[in-house]
Amino acid sequence: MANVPYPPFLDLPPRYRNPETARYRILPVPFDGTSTFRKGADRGPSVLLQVSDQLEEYDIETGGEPCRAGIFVEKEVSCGSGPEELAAAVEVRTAGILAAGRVPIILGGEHSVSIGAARAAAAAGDRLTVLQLDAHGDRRQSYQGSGFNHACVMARIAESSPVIQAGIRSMDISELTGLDGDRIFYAHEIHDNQEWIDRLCRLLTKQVYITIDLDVFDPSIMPSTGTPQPGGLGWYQVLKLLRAVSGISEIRGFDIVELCPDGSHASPMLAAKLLYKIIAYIESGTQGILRNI
Ligand SMILES: [Mn+2]
Repeated sequence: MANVPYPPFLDLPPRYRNPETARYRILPVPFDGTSTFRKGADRGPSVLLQVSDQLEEYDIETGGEPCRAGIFVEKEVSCGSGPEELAAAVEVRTAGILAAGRVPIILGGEHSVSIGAARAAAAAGDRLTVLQLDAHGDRRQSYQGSGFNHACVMARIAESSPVIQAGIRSMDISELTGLDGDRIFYAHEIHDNQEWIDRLCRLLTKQVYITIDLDVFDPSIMPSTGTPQPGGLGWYQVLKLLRAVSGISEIRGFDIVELCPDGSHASPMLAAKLLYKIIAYIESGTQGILRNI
């Protein structure tokens, strides 16, 4: 996949993907170095961008055309090295996007691509919390000899930011060490109620970086991930959460990881639409206005 040019997001016309003015910068990171179950996440960014040409520019829910803010797809991050070197490379690229006053959107690749991005957001941020949507806790201190394995992502991120986890339904007993039970929203506790979104929002700070492992969704609507788990969240559950979060905190950046294309169009389309919905929520102009702390 190296050096293959990526299609523009949503097949936008040049005026909406001008690198000089685009508010959103998509950073493809086609890395699949530490996956342990099913491989293929390196093709995630290209397939997501390919199907995104079927999205409409108009967002019904927010009543606008969020693409007018500009969405530019950057050159991919070179993924020839191990996960630790990759984290450093992603951190540099993400920091550059943030320093330019733009919103970074990192496309994995497997979940270890989030480490560098979240670090850059924490370094550039002001009272920033990292919100993780995921089936897996990913808080092992080390896995298969590496602290930068996809199973350790949140352990590394928690070293630089407070973390909130939601949708979790698979973890190792070692991950309970030092865990704050008020900051983890297990799937079995939240699947049949709405109050958890308010409870989660009360934990947010001024800014947020969101890391979305697509296996947070139920495999019935998102089968194309490397390590699916039953009992996941639904589309509108996730959207309601993200809209509420955007009303409380400024979203400094986000990533969408673990798309593992398997020929179906529905999974990459969900991922592409999710990306655009988050932009729509940011662009709807409500960012942070519900904040009263
Ligand atoms: Mn996961």
